[in-house]
Amino acid sequence: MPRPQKILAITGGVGGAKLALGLSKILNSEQLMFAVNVGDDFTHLGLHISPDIDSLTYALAEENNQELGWGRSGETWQFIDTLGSLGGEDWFRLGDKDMALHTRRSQLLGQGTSLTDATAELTRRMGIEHTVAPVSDDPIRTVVQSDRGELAFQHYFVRERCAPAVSGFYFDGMQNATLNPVITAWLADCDGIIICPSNPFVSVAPVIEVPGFLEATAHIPTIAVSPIVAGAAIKGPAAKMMQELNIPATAVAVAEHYQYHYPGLLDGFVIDVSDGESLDAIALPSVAIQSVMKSLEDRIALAERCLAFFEELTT
Ligand code: FO1
Repeated sequence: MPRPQKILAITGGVGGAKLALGLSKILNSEQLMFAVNVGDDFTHLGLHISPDIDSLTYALAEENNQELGWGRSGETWQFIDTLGSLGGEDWFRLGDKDMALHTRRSQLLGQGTSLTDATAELTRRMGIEHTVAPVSDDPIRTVVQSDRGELAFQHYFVRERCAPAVSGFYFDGMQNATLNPVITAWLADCDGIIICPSNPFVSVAPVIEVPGFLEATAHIPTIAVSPIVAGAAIKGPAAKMMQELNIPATAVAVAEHYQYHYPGLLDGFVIDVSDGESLDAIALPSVAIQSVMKSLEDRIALAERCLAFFEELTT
């Protein structure tokens, strides 16, 4: 199979955004677009927060906060600390610079601008050339089913620090959501899809389960990068979730999850070198490469290797 010329990269939060940055250094805005999860979005303090769009935006602008692992670099916390001192909700740590982004996005949405157009405006202002496309402009909200009942995603993730044991997930609004027309148009001549190393349950699922997505991408070669390396998630609760769902927390199980729930979706699977002995256990063309991204060079190298992997696929 030839190296693809036009890629759609599916990303969730911080882990996926690392590979996204690497891809953005190799492919220009006519060769690469991002389809981003909006299941983590919520309205908080009257503002529309889009955590995964924010994580990708800050990563692409190279303004992501490396110490925290989320949010914007060079952040200050006057607003949220003052709010807390006044008895307001401060469990969701909104930095001062970050607040400006949410305020501006919320203002644009309030004026009738779509999330797609608001994101285009904000990313352009931050010097990002690539299109960051919410998978849908319609509300899709991830609900976590847990031993503490049903929780909105940020309540599970941030407020409860992923402590509840999960038993399942659903995506409120999914059935009525329309795939972003910007993505539909891109897919018309897109010849490669990369699922970045994001959580398969709460980052990738709410993208690929948008009605029409799997049908529109069925003919497009698709590879996924495992977010599980050596039995642990690089970032976030994916491994913990797998254990609670009685799935082994392994890269092999991630591949099997995709194959079982979305038959025909994947044409290839990327695991880390440290899981190399598992290659034979994966019933897909697979490759074991250095996928833990610490530096910018690591991000670019993984992006290059993913693109080269398409050339090794025969289907
Ligand atoms: N993650 C945290 O762990 N704690 C926070 O207080 C927090 C605040 C926050 C504010 C804005 C934003 O866009 C993201 C924020 N995140 C925070 C990260 C985010 O909620 C998660 O990383 C994603 O939802 C998971 O993909």
